[in-house]
Amino acid sequence: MSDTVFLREAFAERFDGTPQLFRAPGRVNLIGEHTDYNDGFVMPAALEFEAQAAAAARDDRIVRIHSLNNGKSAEIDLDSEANAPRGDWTDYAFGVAVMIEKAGTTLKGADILVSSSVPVGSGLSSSAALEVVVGYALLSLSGHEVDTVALAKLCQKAENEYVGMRCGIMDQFISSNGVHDHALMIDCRTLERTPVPIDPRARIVVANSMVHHALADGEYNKRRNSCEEGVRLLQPALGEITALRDVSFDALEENRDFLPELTYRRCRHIVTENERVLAAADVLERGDLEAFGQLMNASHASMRDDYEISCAEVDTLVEIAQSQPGVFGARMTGGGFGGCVVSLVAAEAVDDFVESVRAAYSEATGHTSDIFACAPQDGAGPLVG
Ligand code: GAF
Repeated sequence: MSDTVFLREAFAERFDGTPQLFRAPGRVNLIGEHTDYNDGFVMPAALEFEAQAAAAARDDRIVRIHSLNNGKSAEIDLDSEANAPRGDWTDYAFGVAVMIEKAGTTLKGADILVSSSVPVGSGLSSSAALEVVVGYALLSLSGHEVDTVALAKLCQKAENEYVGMRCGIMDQFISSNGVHDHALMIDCRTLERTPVPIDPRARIVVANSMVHHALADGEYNKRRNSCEEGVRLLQPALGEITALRDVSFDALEENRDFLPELTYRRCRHIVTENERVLAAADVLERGDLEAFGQLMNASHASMRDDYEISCAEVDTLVEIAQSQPGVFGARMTGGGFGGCVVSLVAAEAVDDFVESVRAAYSEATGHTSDIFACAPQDGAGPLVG
């Protein structure tokens, strides 16, 4: 059964009316980790895994949602003063509705059925996909034209202020604005984006470590604090800087004595990672896949040693991936402390790569990795078919 038939039938079992269908993808980030909230550069691509919604407008201001993933339903009244976060999955959906209204756009009530194929806790942005698909559906059903940049910003705001996770803009932005067969080089300060074609000689391969360490959210916010501390301590020497984006590697080295050792290493990851993303865009444009792979490997070392957001299982998976024939480079992707590894692999070597990595990782850790080659997709929109 096709996704659209399935969604319509599932909607009809729970709600009245004829739904419209929407989709918003998860993402893999090729390079540029934790740089987004430092006003820096990232290079993600939207994945085939996506959140889908069947949704119909209501005559009142109630938003009801049902998830096919967990079988749970919930609702809010958009006119209520008491729409506080509940500390569960509904915050991603209702947080977006609340932020859209707070920004001055009036929504209609809606019945929404969601179903997502983005694996949760794997660093592939299942939460951003849910936020974006719900935001897209609510705006469309209320008769508003969807500005995908504004939508990404509102979804990020929902996650920052309603969910309480101080994420950057990358995940919501790529889910809203992905481009088929391309990665997007995003300047997270200006939100200028440049589609980067994926060289047909290479495939993006994502391998799930199948582990997710619980400290992820607390540690994420701690990393952000270290970056902000770095900016504060460097300001007297460097003047008008507002983010680590404004700090060159040379300036960081010259002023490292102003920073505690740990803060210095956190800042060094961000400063060097920004340089790597810029270099990566450059070498990819020239078709130099080897150089791109080296930058991915260096990015992983920096995340592991300076930013300390990797973990034993992910390091093992990266080492296995990096040692395979036909691989250009491999690194952890996403927020960290588990989740997925992204590799760039020669097209003709992908099948052997997948088999060997799965077998070696299973032998080393006992976990069976889900591994798949992906083709970048367009960002959110109506689900057709
Ligand atoms: C998570 C966040 F949500 C993103 O904003 C980004 O910081 C990423 O971690 C790390 O690059 O996915």
